[in-house]
Amino acid sequence: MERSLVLLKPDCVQRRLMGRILTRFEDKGLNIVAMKMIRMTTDLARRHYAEHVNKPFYPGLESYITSAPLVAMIVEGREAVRVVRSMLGETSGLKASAGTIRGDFSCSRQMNLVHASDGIESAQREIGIYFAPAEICECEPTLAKWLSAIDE
Ligand code: 3AN
Repeated sequence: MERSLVLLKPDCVQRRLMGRILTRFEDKGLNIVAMKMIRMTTDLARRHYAEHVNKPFYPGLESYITSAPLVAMIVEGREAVRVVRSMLGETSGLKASAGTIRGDFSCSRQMNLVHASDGIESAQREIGIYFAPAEICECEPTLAKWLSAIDE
């Protein structure tokens, strides 16, 4: 099992798309094991986007991500990091394939609705930024045996 840190970003919350996007993860058979709504602070933004802090687009990115509430969650499942990234599509909604979340709902690079960790190490780092271990609700879903074979 892997875990990915997913953010339903401010544009997702403001556009009333939280439920539809959450449904996609649930429909896929992924588990939500932690979730909370927060307002991103500038300190938190700098930690989350550490790799982008010195890039020319960072001030605009920080202003957007701190502009309104967002929902942070941990999504768990088999190969969850790769699977969730593939569900999101390319960074820009203009380039993302139809059928992906960004391809279906976004026509922007910045307002691309959802963030998901891009690797297993970054998932661990990002989960640690948003959630204390006690906030993670481990639970084996009763549906598990219908989602994949035991020896897969
Ligand atoms: P992803 O969200 O697909 O992992 P990242 O981590 O490369 O994409 O970028 C995070 C955010 O930074 C993007 N959602 C976008 O808002 C912004 N961003 C990335 N690259 C650029 C760029 N070249 N110009 C402007 N903004 C960018």
